[in-house]
Amino acid sequence: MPIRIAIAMLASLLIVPPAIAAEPGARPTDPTAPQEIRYPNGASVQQHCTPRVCVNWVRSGAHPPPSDDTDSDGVPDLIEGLVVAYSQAESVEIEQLGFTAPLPDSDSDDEGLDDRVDVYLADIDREGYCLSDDPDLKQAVESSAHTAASVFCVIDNDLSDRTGAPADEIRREAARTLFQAIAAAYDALEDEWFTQASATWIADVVFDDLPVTAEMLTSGPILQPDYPLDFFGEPEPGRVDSAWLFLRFLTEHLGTDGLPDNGFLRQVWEFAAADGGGSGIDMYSMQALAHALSLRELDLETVFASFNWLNWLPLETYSDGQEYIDTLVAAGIEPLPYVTKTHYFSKRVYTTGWWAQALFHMSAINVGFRPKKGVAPSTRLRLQVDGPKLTSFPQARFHIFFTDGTRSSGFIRLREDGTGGRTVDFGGGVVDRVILTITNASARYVDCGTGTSLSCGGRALDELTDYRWRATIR
Ligand SMILES: [Ca+2]
Ligand SMILES: [Ca+2]
Ligand SMILES: [Ca+2]
Ligand SMILES: [Ca+2]
Repeated sequence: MPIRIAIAMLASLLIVPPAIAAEPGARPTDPTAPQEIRYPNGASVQQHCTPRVCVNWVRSGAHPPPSDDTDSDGVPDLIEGLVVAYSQAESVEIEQLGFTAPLPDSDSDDEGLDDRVDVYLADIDREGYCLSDDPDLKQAVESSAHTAASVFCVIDNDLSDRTGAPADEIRREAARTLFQAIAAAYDALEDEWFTQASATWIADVVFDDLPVTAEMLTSGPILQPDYPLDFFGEPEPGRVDSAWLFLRFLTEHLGTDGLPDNGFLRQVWEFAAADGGGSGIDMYSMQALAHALSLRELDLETVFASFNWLNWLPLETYSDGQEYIDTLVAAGIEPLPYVTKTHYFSKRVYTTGWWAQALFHMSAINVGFRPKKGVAPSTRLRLQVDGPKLTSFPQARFHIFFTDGTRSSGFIRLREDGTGGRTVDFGGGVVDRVILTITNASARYVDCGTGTSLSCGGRALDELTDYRWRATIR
């Protein structure tokens, strides 16, 4: 297995604090807040509000927004842009999609102007985040229970660290932070990978014309399929919300008549709610996803394997598939999933022999096979896979890409012991390449609540399971 992943993974399990959606924290107006976000003593805090959110900012110290003020009314353009973006995000996320509203912060020592969610501008030079000073959260953390809680959020004062256009970044930040406040109203201690992925997913729903960024694609399952879907945070910065594409895949896949089923994610969050909203028990992220899929007679494992396999066909799989391709190409990256190993066949090389790799839970590898000189046009290739027992959820699929641009795709049915095979076309000059996608689709967790950054704060039962493959010319 790739050493880089093993080290990263091990480090994440050891050093990352429990990944929770809303950690306790102090507001920029609180003298005990960290320097990074603290407002100057006695600074007059300005507020501009929507029906559910108040944007807070100061004119002095390190944290003011840029002073550009096109209409000269004393309110900077950035603040006006944020207020409009929050109003739009509220109307889609809450009114239209039916997500629950953020909780009022009236129990906090400092509720700001009133009980609406407070968003503070501070010079953080990174993506916005939310913290909580809700007494309920403090109490829940102390008793290792989950709870819904109110939050306040912090976003960068000038969004100067972004590559995107300011107007786009304003909208992205508003949609993402509003959703983090919504998520905390379900379960403020829900797995952070899922909260962040949902926030990124919904920004793409609220503002459909918001361009996808290269980072949203490069850190995720297309170019790093061999990382666990719920692998979150340091030491791989940028992976924080990489799972959004899976949520996009699910809503598009479950949709009808070309319209995505965005209500699916709302249902998942209802199942994930701390009060057991949808089902009577407080599920964790992956469990809630699996449960919501099971109500649609789908299983998470099969759907996740299909996701990895269909990422080879972005135009057929995603309504924005062409945009994903263009974005990667513009960033100088080949717009195809990452291939772990490519095997070449010739007159002399007729078999790969057995190869092995240990796969993380909820991850996949792609293996390529290419006919070179001397492989006859009528040649066939026998693909063999030897994974763990079916109880550990191995999955194998393939695509045959022909030289004339056509394609043929299929599954390899695995037996109880995880072995299986399939013979496919492999003619020299006829087939460009065969791709075998092997997925460890296991979402079984143990030792929940032990402080890892994976789902349920636990450990994956089928971690680094051995998978083997072999291909032989017929
Ligand atoms: Ca103005
Ligand atoms: Ca408030
Ligand atoms: Ca800044
Ligand atoms: Ca939960």
